[in-house]
Amino acid sequence: MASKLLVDIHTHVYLPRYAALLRSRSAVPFIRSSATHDGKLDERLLILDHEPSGGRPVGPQYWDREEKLKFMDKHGIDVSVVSTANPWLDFLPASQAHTLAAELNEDLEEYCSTSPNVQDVPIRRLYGFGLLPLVPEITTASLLDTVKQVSKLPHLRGLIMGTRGVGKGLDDMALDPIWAAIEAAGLVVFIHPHYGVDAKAWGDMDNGHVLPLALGFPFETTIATTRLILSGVLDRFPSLRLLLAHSGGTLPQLSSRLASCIDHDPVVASRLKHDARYYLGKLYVDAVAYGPEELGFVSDVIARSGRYEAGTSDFKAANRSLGSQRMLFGTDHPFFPPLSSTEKWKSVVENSEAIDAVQGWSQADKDGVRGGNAISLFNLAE
Ligand code: 5CU
Repeated sequence: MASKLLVDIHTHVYLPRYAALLRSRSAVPFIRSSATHDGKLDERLLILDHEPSGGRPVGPQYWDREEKLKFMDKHGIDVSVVSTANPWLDFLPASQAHTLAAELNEDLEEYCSTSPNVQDVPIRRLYGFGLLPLVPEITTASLLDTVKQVSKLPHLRGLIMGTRGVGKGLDDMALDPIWAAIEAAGLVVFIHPHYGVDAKAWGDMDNGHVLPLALGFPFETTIATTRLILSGVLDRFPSLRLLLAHSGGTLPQLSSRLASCIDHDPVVASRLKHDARYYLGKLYVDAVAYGPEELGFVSDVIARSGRYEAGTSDFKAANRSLGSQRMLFGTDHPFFPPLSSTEKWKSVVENSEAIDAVQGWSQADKDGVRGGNAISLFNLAE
């Protein structure tokens, strides 16, 4: 039964304490509150550059646990592994970030531990990714303290982080003690974008948030993860479990080109123990790609890494089934809401239908991506 559950591992929340912080601010990131002409509260979220004037409407679906459960019920989602949405604590001074991380981790533990069980299965409906105070000037001791806190909170099974580390990115050697502690604690790291790439790349035409979200977010994840691989993090911490947002951005598509560029650069080549494509098979990715062809392709690239582990150049087709075992269903809720409140969310339906339609995935592979892989990765059976 547990192997048939639908588990959403890419689903966000702004916990009430975090939403209150956003309401207290007047610069991005913030929530702008005002009264409508008929006296109702109108709240708008401003977290990205160039938000539509006034910001995007936000409401209880961003912070209220009942709304999360209702959304799950509406879409047949049994379990969600919830994470704070971007930009996390990135904009805070170190001491405030440390205190708030500890408080929000406790809040999220409470949010999850008091959630109902899945019917007839000893698994709760909500688990979480904790937060680290990854900001410039934070001490290693503070970060280690927070890793320890999260590892002791029974319903938090991982950590979400952006791409900036403590200001110098995820290839910063100063993070080595943190990777070591996370690896030892067995926590899953969810790497998620927020900043995109230089907005000048988007030109002058007003395309709303299409380019930053569709391209900037995945490019950011691609760059951050590639830098992490090139710095040897996965050689030094081979048991570290990294989960990449949006099916790994463009890294699957570019990994052979990356490998070729490394081969032509003796300094970088000598730093790494393996061909770049090997590391793709050590990652986990969400299945938030919206199309069956993309999911099939990503699973091929992940499976292909075995060839580089074995050091063969046997180009027979990659075992797509094997690759599917590192892919996990996600929705990106509460972002991308439908225009009418009765509709099912397109972002959910499309990602779900895409899993069902991947050529070459067996029913067992699809069940794995829909939930079985998450149950194993996060060790969800209580
Ligand atoms: O629509 C958006 O702005 C976002 C965002 O900020 N974060 C995210 O995870 N998805 C969509």
